[in-house]
Order: sequence, then C-alpha cells, then structure tokens
Amino acid sequence: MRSDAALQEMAVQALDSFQVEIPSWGFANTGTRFGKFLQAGAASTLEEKFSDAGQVHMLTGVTPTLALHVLWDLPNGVADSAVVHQMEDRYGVSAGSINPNLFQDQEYKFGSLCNPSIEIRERAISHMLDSVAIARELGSRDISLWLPDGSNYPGTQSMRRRIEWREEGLVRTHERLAPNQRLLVEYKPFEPAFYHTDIGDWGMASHLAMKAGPQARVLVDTGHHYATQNIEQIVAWLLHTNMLGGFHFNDRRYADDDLTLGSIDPYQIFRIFHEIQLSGPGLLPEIAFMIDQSHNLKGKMEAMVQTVATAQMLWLKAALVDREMLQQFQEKCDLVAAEELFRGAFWLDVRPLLGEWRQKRGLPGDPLAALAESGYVQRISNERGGKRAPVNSYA
Ligand code: RM4
Ligand code: MN
Ligand code: MN
Repeated sequence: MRSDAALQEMAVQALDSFQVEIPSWGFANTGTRFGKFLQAGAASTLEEKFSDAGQVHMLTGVTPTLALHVLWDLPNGVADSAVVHQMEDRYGVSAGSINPNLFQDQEYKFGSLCNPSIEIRERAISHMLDSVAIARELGSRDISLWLPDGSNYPGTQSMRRRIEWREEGLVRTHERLAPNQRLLVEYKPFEPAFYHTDIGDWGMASHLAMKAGPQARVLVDTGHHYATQNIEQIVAWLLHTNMLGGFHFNDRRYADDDLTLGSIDPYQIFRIFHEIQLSGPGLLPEIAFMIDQSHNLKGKMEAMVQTVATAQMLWLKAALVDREMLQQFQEKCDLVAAEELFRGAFWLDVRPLLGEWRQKRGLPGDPLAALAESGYVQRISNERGGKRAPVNSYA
C-alpha cells in the first residue's frame, strides 16, 4: 500500500505536468447539420473567444493556449497576426495550434488537396502554406490539419490518384516548416464524405506523416473512430513508432458527436492516458493535448471548464496506477489482480487531491462553482445577447 504522502507527491507531479489546449470554436455558436441553437453568451469575435479562454485559464490554471481556425479566426491570414498578439497580451492566453480550413469554400466541393483540378489543389496547398506562415508569425509550433476530402459514391473518384495528390500537398507543406514547427495529420473515417475519406484511419495518417517528413506526426481525435475500435491500442502503436503528435479530445456515443470529454466513456480516456504515462514524462512535451468540442445545447463556458477538470481527473487517476506492480501481475498472467489494480485506480475519487493541488496554486478548488459565482456567463450573455452572432457551419 502506498502512503497518503506518497500519493500526494505523485498527484502533484502528475498535475504539474498536465496542460490542455482549448479551441476557439468551442466558444462560438455551432451546432448540427439540422440546426443551431444560439446561445446568448456565445463568442462571435476573436476578442470574445480570447476573453472566454482567458477566463477558463484563470479558473483552471492549465489552459495557456487557444487553438485557432484560420478562416474563422484569421480571415485575413498573416495580416491578422498583429490583432492576435494584442489579444494574447490582453487576455493572458497565447495562440496555440493553427488549424487550416479546407472544408468551407465552395471550390472544395469535390475535395481540396485531393481535388482532380490542379487549380483547386494549388489553392489548397497555398492555404496550407499560409497556415504555416501564420503559425510562424504567432510562434505556434503545430499546424493541425484535418482534411475533409473524400467521395460519396463508388467509382466516382480515383482513390489511388488522390493518394499521390495528397502526398504531394503534404510534402510541399512540410518543406515550409521551420525547424521548431510540426505538421499534425488528423484522420476520420467518414463525414462529410460517406463512401471514402482520403485520410480515413491512423494507418493512412501515419503513412502520410512519414511521407511528408520528419516533423510530421499523427493527431488522434477521440471522436474519429468506428464504435468498437480500441483507441488506446492505436495510441500504443503510435507511441511505439514515435508518430504520436497529439490529441483532439471529446466524447462520442455514435460518431463524431463532439460531446464533453468523459461524459459517455471516461474509462476510455483513462486507458489512453495510461498508455501515455507508461512512456514516462520525457515524451510529454511532444504530445499536444487539445480539446475539440462544440456544444449545441450545453453552456460553452461551463462545458469547457467541466472538460478541463475531467481531463485533469482522468490524467491523475492514470498517474496513480501502480505501474511496477501492474507489470509484475502481467508477467505472472495474474489476470484478476492486474485488472483490479488497473481499474482500482480508475475507481479512486481523486477530487480531494485535485482540490488540494488547486488551492496550493491559488486556484479555486471547484472551478465550475467558481465560474457560476463569478457571474461571467451572465455578464457575457447580457453583453453579447443582442448581437446576431455568425454561426460556424460545420456539423
Ligand atoms: C472536424 C475535425 C477537426 C475540427 C473540425 C471543426 O471533424 O475534428 O479537427 O477542426 O471538425
Ligand atoms: Mn478534430
Ligand atoms: Mn471532428
């Protein structure tokens, strides 16, 4: 049995090492393809997104960066970097990963980097290069690409030629990276295309990242798998091959539902965190933990704070697995002892440990309660409620 003092020490180490990036689009009005329910407090300007992110960071202390989506947040490209810098200074949060947007413009109806038209492919590559330039200007390490390309009907596109086009686009993007930058390649099995997706799974993403160059890695979005897939095993493989670049965290019940992390299956995130912690702390700076959620019904500020707190809790639980003992049980094939030890850590109520850690750092012990008490949501709802906020159109 480990002593309370030992557990506390482990908890401090684990929590000190954990940070997570929040997405600008998590504060904006989004919805499903059937409709959007607008929220009075939703952010519609870059400044409002930074302000919301600043609040989340103030309450939790672990979200120092904000992921930006180029077309939504920097519609004028590199020229908007100066405004972003002002926002960073004003709200105490820095620009995080830069997300190119290849899914919105009418030109991309039949694909972007994989479009049969060379003009459209060039346009997509030039957007990728702009994104690299924006990231450089903002001091962001990661360019995080989700490619929406695919097709809806068998025989209507050459999957093989599209592989070549995609490889070319990624190689050319990689050539522009500064030495400290990375290209993250996300995968998703379907949607918006329903027959084939050009980067459909982690194997395709791994291949493309390797082909692109040494600074490319795979991004795992926890919502982008078929229902029965063993995501932690994918993570174990990506760690083994040194191809894991980061995560987009969210939860799902059916598909890419973008629900609050841990709301449906917290055990899965625990299992993923366990695989990462098995690799030791040295690798952590190489793994970008990011949230990718959109809340159609739930309050956006509350959802974000809830998510960050859940991520911390699950990270802490995974840190408390007695890995040495687990290994002994595994070697002896003592199945029940191994399983009980493993899920025993998951059953632990770590909220007191987390509360103590927060208080020692001058943070509110219960950030969700502190958010409610602060009146921030009420204030932004009053201030922003009258405006008709632009609505991001993704499902
Ligand atoms: C996609 C994917 C991307 C995200 C967009 C908005 O399904 O998860 O990462 O940027 O949604
Ligand atoms: Mn994602
Ligand atoms: Mn998604």
